[in-house]
Amino acid sequence: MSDSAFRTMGQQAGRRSWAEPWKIKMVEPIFMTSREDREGAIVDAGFNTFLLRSEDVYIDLLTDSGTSAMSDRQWAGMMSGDEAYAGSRNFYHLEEAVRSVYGYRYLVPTHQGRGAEHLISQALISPGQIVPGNMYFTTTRMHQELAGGSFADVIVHEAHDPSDPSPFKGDVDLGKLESLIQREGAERIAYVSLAGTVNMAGGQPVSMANARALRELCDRYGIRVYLDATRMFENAYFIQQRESGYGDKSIRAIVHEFCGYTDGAWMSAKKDNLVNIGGWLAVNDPDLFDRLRNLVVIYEGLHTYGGMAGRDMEALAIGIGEGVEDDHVRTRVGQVQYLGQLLIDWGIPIVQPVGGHGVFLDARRFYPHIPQDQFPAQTLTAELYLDSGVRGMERGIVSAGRDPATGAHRYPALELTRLAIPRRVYTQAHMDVVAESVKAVYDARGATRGLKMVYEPRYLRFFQARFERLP
Ligand code: PLI
Repeated sequence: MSDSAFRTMGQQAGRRSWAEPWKIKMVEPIFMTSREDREGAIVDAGFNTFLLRSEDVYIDLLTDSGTSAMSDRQWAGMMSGDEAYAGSRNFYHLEEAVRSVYGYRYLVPTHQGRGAEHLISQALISPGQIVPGNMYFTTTRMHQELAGGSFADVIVHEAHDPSDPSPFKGDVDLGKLESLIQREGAERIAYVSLAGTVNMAGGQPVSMANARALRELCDRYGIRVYLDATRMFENAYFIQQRESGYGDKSIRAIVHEFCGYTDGAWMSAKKDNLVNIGGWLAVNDPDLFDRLRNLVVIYEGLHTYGGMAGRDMEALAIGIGEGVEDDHVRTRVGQVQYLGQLLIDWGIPIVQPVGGHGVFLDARRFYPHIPQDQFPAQTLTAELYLDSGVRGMERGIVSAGRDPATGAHRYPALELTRLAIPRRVYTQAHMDVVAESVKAVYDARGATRGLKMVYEPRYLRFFQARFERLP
């Protein structure tokens, strides 16, 4: 634990801390490398942390996706996989878990979140239609565009300001949405794409009041609302903590009510559902279900496995139950808040309030001297890796990609380096090491130079683009 955390503890006599509701049964060694090794590795990787080998990484905060530690119950469930091509019993367990926790009627399994995004985009978007949503997500928007749609951002303006302290920066700006509907006509709106929490805004939540009002607005115009439920458990935690009337409700009850304001959801089960691979799509409309169930057999697999093995579906069904437990979500988000608070205490610029799945460093305020087209967040992500072997991810201009109509860079307001925290994997001591490295990089910020892009793939460039240091 850091000196400052010790001091804080000393000052708060009588304080009661939270602790994770599990103990560790198996460990995986990780290794610190030398600065010289990391210099070689990051140059070989074109200054893109997606292109590093994980063996060259010390603490891996690239993503919270598929990186969770599974429980002994989940591993035991893996052994009861029913690997039948059709009608596996594990599918029915999964169907029951989704129905009981999220409340949707019909389930289509997929191999991961983007498989579900592909299906729902193909089923619901006609060329020329608009998909409004509370900030874009990379793969979600890509599938909406590939289906012929265009994304329209209707998130509240506070979401674009990393210092704005509003508690629900994921909310939809209902005025903005209604103007869009009136300007374009309700028939041009494919559906509203609602995410809880909002990844690209820094893991910011949507309030229950906003979800309820969104439902009412969309009902007036006959527009459907589909939810990206990837981090909905974390969203529910913020509702419990921050929204009046929800303090004594369970995460499970909050998730159920929230999902009740939507017509269905797609899910990357690799996050909140605590598995290393998997996804699903769940809807209430039987006709849409029929179409999705037909599409899934083309792209993913039969409608009772959708790209997952029976054992994966069993681990997922169990993971849904564990992931929605209050104790789990409280300590999961608590660990993120712990890291965020250390950085705030040290005056380091991050997105505030601290979000649900990671801490987002504000690269603009690290490097005011690096223009956005010299990739400040990509630079910061590389510098952090060089300092300590901590791997984060760029969430700025590189992730935003190019406008398909003009081919020009999109210039997002947020230029961030994300430190996403895997669930049930790292300890508080790891968080201290990360915070100290961020501080070292911040202290050295004046001498840091930007990057130039030397290779750019056509789709989702952040995964594979390559960079070189500017002289
Ligand atoms: O990575 P997938 O295909 O299982 O899921 C795609 C996806 C959909 N929605 C949201 C909000 C995501 O965050 C998401 C994937 N996110 C990744 C990989 C991440 O590192 O945040």
